[in-house]
Amino acid sequence: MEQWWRNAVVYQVYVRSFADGNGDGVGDLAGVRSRLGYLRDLGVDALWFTPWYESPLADGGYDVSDYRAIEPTFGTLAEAEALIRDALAVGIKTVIDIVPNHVSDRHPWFVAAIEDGPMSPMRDRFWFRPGQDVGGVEPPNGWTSQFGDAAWSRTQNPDGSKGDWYLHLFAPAQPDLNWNHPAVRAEHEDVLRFWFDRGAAGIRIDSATLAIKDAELPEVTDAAAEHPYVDREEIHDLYRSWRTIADGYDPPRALIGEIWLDDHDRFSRYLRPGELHGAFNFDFLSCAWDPIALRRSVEQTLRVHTPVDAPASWVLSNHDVTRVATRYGRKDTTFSFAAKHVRVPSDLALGQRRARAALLLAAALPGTLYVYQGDELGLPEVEDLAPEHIHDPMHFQSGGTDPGRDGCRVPLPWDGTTPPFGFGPPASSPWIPQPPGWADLTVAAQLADDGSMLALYRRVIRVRRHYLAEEGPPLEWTPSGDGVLSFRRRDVTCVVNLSAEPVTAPPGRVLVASVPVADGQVPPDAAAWIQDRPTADKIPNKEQRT
Ligand code: TEU
Repeated sequence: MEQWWRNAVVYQVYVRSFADGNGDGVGDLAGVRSRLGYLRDLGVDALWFTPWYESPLADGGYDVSDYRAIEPTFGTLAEAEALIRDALAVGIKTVIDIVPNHVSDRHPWFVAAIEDGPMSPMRDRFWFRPGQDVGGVEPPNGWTSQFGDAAWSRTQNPDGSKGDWYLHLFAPAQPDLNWNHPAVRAEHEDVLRFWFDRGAAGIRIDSATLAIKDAELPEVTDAAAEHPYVDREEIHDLYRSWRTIADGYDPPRALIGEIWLDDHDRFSRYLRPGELHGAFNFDFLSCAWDPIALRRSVEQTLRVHTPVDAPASWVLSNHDVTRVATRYGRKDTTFSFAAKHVRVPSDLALGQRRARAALLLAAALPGTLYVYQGDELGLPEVEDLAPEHIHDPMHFQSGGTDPGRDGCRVPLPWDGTTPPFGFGPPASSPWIPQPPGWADLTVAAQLADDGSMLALYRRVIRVRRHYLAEEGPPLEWTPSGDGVLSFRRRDVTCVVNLSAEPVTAPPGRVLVASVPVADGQVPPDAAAWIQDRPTADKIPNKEQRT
């Protein structure tokens, strides 16, 4: 049985910003299909599509109104089916996004729940509650949403009077589902089968720790008691039941969880046999560009994945966080949602240099590698968007203190010297404007430059597949000076220099390096993969240059 999820390179497609096939300024499935050659040449094994279903796009598609239809601005179901097939024909699997915690407020269930009034049985599929006080003015409890403000919104009754409240752990346009209701479970099982039947190789589970609530809806306290909605025990039963569905397919489909939990042991419980196949490594994603912190993160990651026999994942960024090139160019190189509130300067050249080295680190580690679209181009975070180009509810619900996540969702530059840089036809206007200075960052410009970020990604992915993708003996740390990470897998040593001085690489053949390595010296903020001894070349000629 092929367990592709254990070592794949998975490329995250944010459809809206990947490529615009019809010129309306919004990326679409036609755009993705027209760029499959690019993805094949990049060498990725699978694509993870952020939600592509019908949606009012109040939260970029994480507000699904119909799971069995494609968002019309993105295309049609027939196109999605064709895309899955075409991708597979070039060796690329498709992972789709499932959002169990909530649906859109335009989902027919929620529309009926509101329109049919307080006694509607549809309301049992959500969390409707009266306010705490006599007038119902106070929300049912003090829970806050993940986007910063109250997790409750008040409804209006069909007669126009103020009614009950409903729960939304994210935006008001994303009402939370009640997973105690059998229809909620049955519907999701059916949705999984709908997409697995259409060839989806796996699912990414959104906000995977949040779906199950304590039906008493108690206040969140610091007490040792179970949290009313984060990481509750019953959620594991849910994923075990999904695993049974996934395992019923040939080949079995993969379940990948979005699990933001600080506690590593709680995290790994999702990866026990019979549960999820993998989860995103947010510890690594949030980690500073610092040798001690990175080594600790890698060790901790491997420590918690090994006992459950799950593959680790290595994630540098996604559509929710600051672009790597910008983050690594700052004084504080950690990521946290809280620190995003402060706009701090970034040295982009330094950030891109470190991002190159970080790619060699992440790609050398055992497990799955995730690449967020645009990171292979070294795109920076766009931090000066005009207010009318900010769409993210996180910005609005924080009262404007959070910049929002639009800055990492700017449409990709493909070619040309002025916007829209081939994202769409020449006269089109991308839904978020691209910085006019992105001419050097286009795919076309980078394909013509052997030293570009894109050239490095292509080389690293190819060399990784050849030498490092297969699981082998455990990673072995090798002696190195302060500020240097050095480890071996099989006959390849990865040296990452985070110190201020060059370090001498071990003797051998340089398979790939983030910057040119002369006389065996790896410069600061750089990395190299060194093979113990030269072997017969197996990498195609054109990829041999280092
Ligand atoms: O994100 C869930 C999530 O918990 C965080 O990424 C979130 O943005 C942060 O914790 C806020 O404090 C997922 C998706 O990746 C994100 O794009 C969606 O907005 C969110 O779920 C709601 O579906």
